[in-house]
Amino acid sequence: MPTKNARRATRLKHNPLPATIVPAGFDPDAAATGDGLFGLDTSPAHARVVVIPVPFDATTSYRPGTAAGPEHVLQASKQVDLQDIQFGPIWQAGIAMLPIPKAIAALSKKARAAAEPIIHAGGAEPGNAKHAKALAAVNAASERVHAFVAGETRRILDRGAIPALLGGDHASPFGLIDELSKRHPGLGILQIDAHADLREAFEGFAWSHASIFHNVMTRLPKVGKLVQVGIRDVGSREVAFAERSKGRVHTFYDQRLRDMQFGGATWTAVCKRIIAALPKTVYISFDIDGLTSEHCPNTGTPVPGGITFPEISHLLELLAHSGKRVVGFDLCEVAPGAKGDEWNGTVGARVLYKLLGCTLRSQRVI
Ligand SMILES: [Mn+2]
Repeated sequence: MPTKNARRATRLKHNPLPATIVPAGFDPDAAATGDGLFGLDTSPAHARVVVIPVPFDATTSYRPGTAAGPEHVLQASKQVDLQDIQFGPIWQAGIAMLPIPKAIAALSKKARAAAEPIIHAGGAEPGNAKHAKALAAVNAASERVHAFVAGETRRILDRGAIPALLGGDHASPFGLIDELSKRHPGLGILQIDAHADLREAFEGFAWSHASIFHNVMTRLPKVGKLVQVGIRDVGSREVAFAERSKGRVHTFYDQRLRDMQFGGATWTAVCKRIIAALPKTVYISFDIDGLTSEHCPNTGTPVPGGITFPEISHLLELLAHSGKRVVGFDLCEVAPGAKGDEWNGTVGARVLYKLLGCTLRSQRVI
């Protein structure tokens, strides 16, 4: 019987990408010195997982700030210890983030300025020509973001690497889900979120963060199933949309998960029910506000209730060992607090590391 480490080494050797991208003399226990994600120096051209940063949040209705998410998480990630209790030396698989695209950040500012009067008016007024013009500009900006994300995703997939995304608001990953669903027909999405995000446009914005999964489920026919976890803020039309879907949308409401526990079910049993609802190939869409709000005090729209860090880590570890294959993920809506406050980024960076561990373990890379 080969030892666990020998089996891992064999897996790494037979993967088409370079086995480990460990610079000579690199000490994972030392303070971070590299400029990259988690203080690593891996280049995106050689990484096994490539994170696409999307500094865009034109339509965040309650309070903006998630456009700064990629930079905030990048800085906080340098404090993450690289040996993970659940997933081991995740970093050895080769992880890198693309440079934060300045053009998308500038586009976000411009689109946000156009969106502002509509958000303040509580939505676009029918027949208001100024609003109509602004809506068209914001929608066009969102479509540019989708095209950018889809293009980067194709480049990563064509190289045989695994794509991930760091938002930005929750509309950011549409282009990534689009590309992955084309390559994996029947793809299942595990959505961790306080909100269902099933609104048919929100405030008039076709590509609102609150509409991401309405857009995914109506525009991407190759997506097989959406499994929502932690949902605790919904509109009646969103509930009706899920109910009409004939099981294509399966919502585990936060309250119902707790009710199962109050009735005596263990969190492990609850997680197994969630995982059983997913198809074989899985994409994870992680809105940080799915966690309890002390984990993300500065996110766009915090809601009481939610999932804790150890609970989500347990779900991800069970998923990684369930026989299902995670082929990509996003982490969205992380927003920095006041200057010098690193807490939101600290949580975001650790969630990101767990998502990487879950994905890589599910593919038997680590
Ligand atoms: Mn969301």
